[in-house]
Amino acid sequence: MVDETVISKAIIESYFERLKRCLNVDVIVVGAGPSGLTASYYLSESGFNVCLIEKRLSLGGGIWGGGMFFNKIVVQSQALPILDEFGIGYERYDEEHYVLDAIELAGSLIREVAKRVEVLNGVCVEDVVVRDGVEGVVVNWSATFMSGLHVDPLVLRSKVVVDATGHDAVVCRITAKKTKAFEVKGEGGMYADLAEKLVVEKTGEVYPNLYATGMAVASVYGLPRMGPIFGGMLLSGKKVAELIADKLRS
Ligand code: 48F
Repeated sequence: MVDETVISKAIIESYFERLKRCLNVDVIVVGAGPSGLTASYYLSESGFNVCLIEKRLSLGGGIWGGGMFFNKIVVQSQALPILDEFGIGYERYDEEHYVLDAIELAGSLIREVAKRVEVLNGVCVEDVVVRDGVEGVVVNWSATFMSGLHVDPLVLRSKVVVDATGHDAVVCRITAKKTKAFEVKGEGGMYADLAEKLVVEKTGEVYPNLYATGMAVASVYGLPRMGPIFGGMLLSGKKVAELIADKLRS
């Protein structure tokens, strides 16, 4: 016979063990869109403890809606090895453009990440811990913000924080404001070809121990936007994981 209090106890105990494991990790990734999911996957595959924080209930960020709710997206040929690694199907449109299903991309990234990474969804990053560099994040339930209740947050510590919050570049904006050490320029207009190249090129450390990936990179450096082509997001997520792995191993 199932017992309601046992169900509650199992959930509470299991979740609190997860939360305790998230108190001190190698890497905190903020934002579970395509870049944050890809970064979390490759960091975990390299043997690092990763906590992925997402303010919404569902992971996937901007993947689900494809382009204007048409749930298909496009990637360029350089990103195909990443799709192959996740076993995601795609069709060749021409020699440079490949089209795939947004739902399959989101579902496959989420499935592989959820198996490897501690995910806290419904949790919002509202501040950073800054000493010599960024050393963690300040979090609260997303529902607390939505309700407007005055409840103090908690702190999760890490060696590195990744801003994968997309267009808003939330973690970089907060850090820029608190440290006055750099500026977040805000993204520019649409120019897909240039944006896809630059977003990968400029992916990296923005401030000591704070890295940016995906559209957060475009916002920090004032790069153009690219719309529903996602190769740059996947490649940026993989690149940031490689850069952080090099740093943490050195
Ligand atoms: O926006 P999002 O998908 O960012 P991305 O990985 O990819 C951008 C593309 O989706 C698309 C594009 C390029 O093709 O133009 O827009 O750079 O995912 C960002 C995630 O961060 C979450 C947000 O809910 C979303 O799922 N997020 C934002 N602010 C916070 C946050 C926060 N303060 N705390 C936790 N999560």
